[in-house]
Amino acid sequence: MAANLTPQYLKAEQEYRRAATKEEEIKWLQTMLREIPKHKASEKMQSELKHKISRAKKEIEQERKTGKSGHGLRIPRQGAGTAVILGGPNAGKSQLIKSLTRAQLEVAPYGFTTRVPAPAMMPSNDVQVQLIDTPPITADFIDPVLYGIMRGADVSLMVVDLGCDEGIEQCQELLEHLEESKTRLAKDSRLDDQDVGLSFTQTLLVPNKIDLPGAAERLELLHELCPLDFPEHVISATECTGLDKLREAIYRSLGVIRVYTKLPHAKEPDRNHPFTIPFGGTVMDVAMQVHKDFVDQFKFARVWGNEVHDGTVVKADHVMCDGDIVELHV
Ligand SMILES: Nc1nc2c(ncn2[C@@H]2O[C@H](COP(=O)(O)OP(=O)(O)OP(=O)(O)O)[C@@H](O)[C@H]2O)c(=O)[nH]1
Ligand SMILES: [Mg+2]
Repeated sequence: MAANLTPQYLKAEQEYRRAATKEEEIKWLQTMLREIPKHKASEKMQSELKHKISRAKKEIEQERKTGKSGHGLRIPRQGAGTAVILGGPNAGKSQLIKSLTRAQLEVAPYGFTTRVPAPAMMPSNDVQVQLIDTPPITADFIDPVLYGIMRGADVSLMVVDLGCDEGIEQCQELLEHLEESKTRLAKDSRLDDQDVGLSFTQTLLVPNKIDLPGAAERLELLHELCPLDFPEHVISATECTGLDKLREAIYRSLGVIRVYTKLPHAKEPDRNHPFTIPFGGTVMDVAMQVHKDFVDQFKFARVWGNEVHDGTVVKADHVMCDGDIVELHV
């Protein structure tokens, strides 16, 4: 791997992993190529990046000619982060989203009910998290739009059906299917060091229907036959067992913190609408979200929080903590 990758390169790499269109892929690959340190050790990566840019361009050209888009449906990111719900037919994916949100999704006692991915918003820790319901993945078929959705998600939930004997096999088939692609599930989200296109999305294992007879035995069997290092949350989507913990785990997996903003002359901050920024984010990350003009016009900020005295004056690079209040001065 090339040494000394710049923060700009790493940011571009993260955005590339999330790209939902070919045009976005090209934009971030070009940034990576621009930012990669140019020396012997990175030559292979540079040539891979060039190859990927030219392939993506060819694919766009091809799509224009045929009128067919490889990515198809695009679901814009919304809220503090995105979780995609995956699993075999009838595993309870739509039921889970129904129980975590107020979305009206079709649930039925047979497979292949969900035909197209659909978003819904889940409230958690004063913010909204986007959940995406998906059609089932089987040994024979995966809707190609799911690759882009998985790469764009902050976390995926792999729902396993403990209500029938086929559930474990379906889980294995799903993993095997993804092993053949460049979009994989893992304990943490990352891009592969060697293969620039190979993307891993952090995953929570969600064995469902623990309320049904035989489910506890199937859970043991799942651990034996399909040992995975993903954090596990056993639930019943219909009985709502384990859902509070799962909701919290989804929120935690997003790696964000909440910051409340206060107007300079107001006594209290706006407690209802926190901004979310990545863990380790700064005052400037908040300012950028409040208004793009704040970036140029920023003078200083005052922060009330856990690690500073109330009203401390800070600069743009001050690192925020979860729950801090910030007053921006422009
Ligand atoms: N007993 C029990 N039944 C459940 C649970 N979760 C879902 N179900 C039932 O399982 C069936 C399938 O649920 P869905 O949510 O439609 O499953 P799905 O994974 O979305 O299925 P597809 O859209 O076909 O991929 C329905 O009859 C649900 O009521 C659960 O925790 N316990
Ligand atoms: Mg469904």
